[in-house]
Amino acid sequence: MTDLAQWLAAETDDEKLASVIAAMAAAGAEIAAVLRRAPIAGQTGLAGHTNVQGEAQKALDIISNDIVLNHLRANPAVSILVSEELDEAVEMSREGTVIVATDPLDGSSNLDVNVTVGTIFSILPVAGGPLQKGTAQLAAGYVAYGPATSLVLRIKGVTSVFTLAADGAWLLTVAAASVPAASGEFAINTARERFWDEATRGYVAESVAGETGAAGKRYNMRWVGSMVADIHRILMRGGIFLYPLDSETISKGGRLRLLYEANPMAWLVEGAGGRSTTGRQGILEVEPVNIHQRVPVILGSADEVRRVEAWYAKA
Ligand code: FDP
Repeated sequence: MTDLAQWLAAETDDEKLASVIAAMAAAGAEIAAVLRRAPIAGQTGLAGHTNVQGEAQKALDIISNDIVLNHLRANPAVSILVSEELDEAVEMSREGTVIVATDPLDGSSNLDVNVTVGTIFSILPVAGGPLQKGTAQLAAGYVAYGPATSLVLRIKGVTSVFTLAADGAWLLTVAAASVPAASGEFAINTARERFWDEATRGYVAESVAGETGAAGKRYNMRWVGSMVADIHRILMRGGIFLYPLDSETISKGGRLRLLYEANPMAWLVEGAGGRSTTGRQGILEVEPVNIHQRVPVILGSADEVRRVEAWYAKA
């Protein structure tokens, strides 16, 4: 089976970029080991608590952030790190050629219930600074900590999936992920319906109406509430994920973060033939103005995303 080092050698001549991707994969393997034993180590609680041994607890998202930071600090190719856990961008190496933006542990509100969570990352060229459009990404990926630990990666070509083997190797298990254009599954937090805009209401109502409505086919709903888990399902079998702008999130620009959630996920979904939008423009075309900026996120099967875009065009 192809391993990560072989895949990287075939996908890019940029050895520094390859080394940063390998560092994120190593951080992911270490976080996976921490998560596996977290309930035994009494580490699922909130920061500021003490565990049964009377030791100060750190929240797993702080621990995950420290693991990523340590792996990237050891790599002189990293110039700047942007993390959801850190207010400011961190200067790393002066000789660095890339910027890494990461959510070290996305979906952490699901940790207590043993649901899939993940580490998301985006890699940008150093020249443009952290505030570059998603189209400038050199690579992006995530690690999904589920029944298997998966690493999903894309440089410029297709989106590939690796699985962490017992000996610590990342083995290529899906060479080219493919998001089917048509799908009958949508993912949205319907408890927010009263805040939705016209376009979101229209799309969801049409889907819920199934074969009796304008969509003319039956839909099913899936919402894990952990972005990595929801996007991984879509990458493996299609569907659409929506965290749209609504009347409650409008003042913040949305719920999910552009640099380390929306952009890398859009990069991966598009690399698998899917589509992404804020509703009004392609996610990868959004000009960032702030490292922790939020955006509306709609991505997945191309036909479904186009249906949402059609609702926005008439709303
Ligand atoms: P979390 O706050 O647990 O880190 O990134 C934010 C996120 O999770 C996503 O993983 C998830 O899709 C979303 O929030 C869920 O939001 P709601 O609780 O508003 O449904």
